[in-house]
Amino acid sequence: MRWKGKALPFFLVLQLYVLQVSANQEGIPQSLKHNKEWPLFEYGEIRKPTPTKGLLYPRESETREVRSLDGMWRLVRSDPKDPLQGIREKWYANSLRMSGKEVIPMPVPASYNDIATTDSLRDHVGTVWYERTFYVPRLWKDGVRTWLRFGSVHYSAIVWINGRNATSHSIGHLPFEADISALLNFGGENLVTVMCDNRLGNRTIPQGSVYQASTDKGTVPVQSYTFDFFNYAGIHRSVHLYTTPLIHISDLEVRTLYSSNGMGRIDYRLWVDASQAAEYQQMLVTNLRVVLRDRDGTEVGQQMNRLVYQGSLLVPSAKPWWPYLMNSDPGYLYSMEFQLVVACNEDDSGCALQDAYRLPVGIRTLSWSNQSLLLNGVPLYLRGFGRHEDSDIRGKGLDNALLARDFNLLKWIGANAYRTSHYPYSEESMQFADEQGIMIIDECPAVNIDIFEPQLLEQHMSSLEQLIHRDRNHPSVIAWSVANEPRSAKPGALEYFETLVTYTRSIAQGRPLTAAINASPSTCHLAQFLDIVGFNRYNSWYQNAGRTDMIVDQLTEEAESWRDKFEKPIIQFEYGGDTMEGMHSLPAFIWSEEYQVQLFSKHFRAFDELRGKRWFIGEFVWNFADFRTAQTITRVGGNKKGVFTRNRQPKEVAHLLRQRYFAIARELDHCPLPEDLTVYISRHSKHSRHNEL
Ligand code: GCB
Repeated sequence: MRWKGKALPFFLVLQLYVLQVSANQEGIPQSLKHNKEWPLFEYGEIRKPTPTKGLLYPRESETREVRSLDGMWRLVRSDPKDPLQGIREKWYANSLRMSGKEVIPMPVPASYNDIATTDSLRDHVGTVWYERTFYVPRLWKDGVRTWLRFGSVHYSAIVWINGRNATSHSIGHLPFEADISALLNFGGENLVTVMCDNRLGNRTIPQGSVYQASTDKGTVPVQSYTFDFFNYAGIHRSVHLYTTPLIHISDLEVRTLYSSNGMGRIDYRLWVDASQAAEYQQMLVTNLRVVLRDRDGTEVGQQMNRLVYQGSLLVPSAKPWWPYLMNSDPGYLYSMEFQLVVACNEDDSGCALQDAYRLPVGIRTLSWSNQSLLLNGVPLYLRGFGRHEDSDIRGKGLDNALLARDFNLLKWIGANAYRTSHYPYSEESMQFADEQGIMIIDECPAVNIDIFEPQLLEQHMSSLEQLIHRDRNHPSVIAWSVANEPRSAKPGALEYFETLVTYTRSIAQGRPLTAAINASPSTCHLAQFLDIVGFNRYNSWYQNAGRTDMIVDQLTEEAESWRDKFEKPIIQFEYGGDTMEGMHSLPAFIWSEEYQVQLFSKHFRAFDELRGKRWFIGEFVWNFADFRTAQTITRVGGNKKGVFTRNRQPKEVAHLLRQRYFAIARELDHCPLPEDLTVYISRHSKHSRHNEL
């Protein structure tokens, strides 16, 4: 949800009040509190989200400058019992040093939780404040607009520039921005202040609740949530300052098709913002020149449009975008240059370049049926992971070193896809996935949602709208996931999801809809509305722990019943078992590396039976790497279901999984095998565990 300038203070206070009330009372109106049943709502009057505008990823060009505001900021923690103190006392009006609170250096991007040495900051509930100063050149005063853009702040944020409100946003993991030209000191120092609130209530996505706990030092607010990852908070992604000309490209949309005769087609649409330009400038004829360049920079297509901001470009002998291991040249991207050209005279003479923006574009066709998901006409078999943005010290903070390492591991292991469980991942990671040919199931932050009601639905729709708007131009995105493990067997889920999915389909930008479900085929109210049914099941872990002889039949039967009931393509989105690195046991015992190997191997057998049926289109391990969770007695330092440790080193099972993923790639797409996939054992023995190899 976005608010504009002046109305903010009132809405801000209201928002904080609502959050506090919902946190304290779990959002349940008093009159209903003692009812056993949560009422069933009708969603006919539901307010659809206002479509997001702008937010193009900041890219430099001959008409745009981009500056990073990443680095060391200062942070102040509010008293958890008084999260609004900073608003009342206007901490944003001066440096936070004047707040009387301890000021600590805080890196951006990073979660703030694991940076200091105290549990009070790690487990903080409520608001924290960030600030830093920056300079803006005098040259930016006239003829350009200056924008401040946050890649994400979790969960909600309010931003001030030089003590004046600039913008606000809620729902973590999604970008937001504001034109701050009117608030800046050009040619001088500026102060940016951000209040970040990590509280989750019954109407936030995801949900949580804040309750008052009695401690030895009195009552304190404590955040609880049912989802299984640590509620890291802070300025998680990069902060950019960037400029645009007064008449500029504010938004872009592309859709592509690739046909078997080698013809590529790019349909594009562009939005122009001239609202801050003088009237006479607005009346100038604005032309659009589109230039397509291949990876070597050679021009392969061009078009000139007069006053029309949409069109189609045909690309004969196009190089299509292919996923990793499906082709020897995966992740092929063109660069599409959009140039706004203002003709200074009526006869179009004296043209001047007004704005230029370059978008990487992958040309591919995505389609699906009730049996398969196809890319460029070829049915996909997805093999990959559920993941988390998580690492020690940084928490959920963007880290390019980690990003590069993770993609190297994905490629080393032969994966071709992952799900952004359980929230949108960084824009930088989406760009990387495009370049490397890794397919993405793009999930919104609705994890474990429960207590279905209209205001939650509005937030949920907004999270999907913002996600789809952000990621629609990425060739790597092959589906939208509308939720992970919602309580979809509850009666209230039916109308809720019907409304949610109908809305999402109307904005889905040529992608199928899916979800990761843990209800059963007979009880789930969500699966019927989806295009692809995904289920999470922990055979021989949460059920029948220790019994790896109870996987193959149960799993194949379950997949078949999802198929029989819904007649859609089926994916297993999660399976696995916690494994302590370095713990060994012969025979295998739960939590040992041997047990993880055995559990996976039994799943592989079931998957191979299912693969023969064609409608089974993917297997996703839970999880790529170990990750931090809240403190509970079932987690040793976090969730240990990773194939890699939290430090991104392989557990024993990684080698087994690597053999399987490459074996499938070879079988389906004849990819060459890496030389180090097998090791020499003896002249007479097979070098691998897989017959295919
Ligand atoms: C699930 C959840 C995931 C958990 C996982 C587990 O079903 O989707 O968030 O981490 O189980 O390990 O319990």
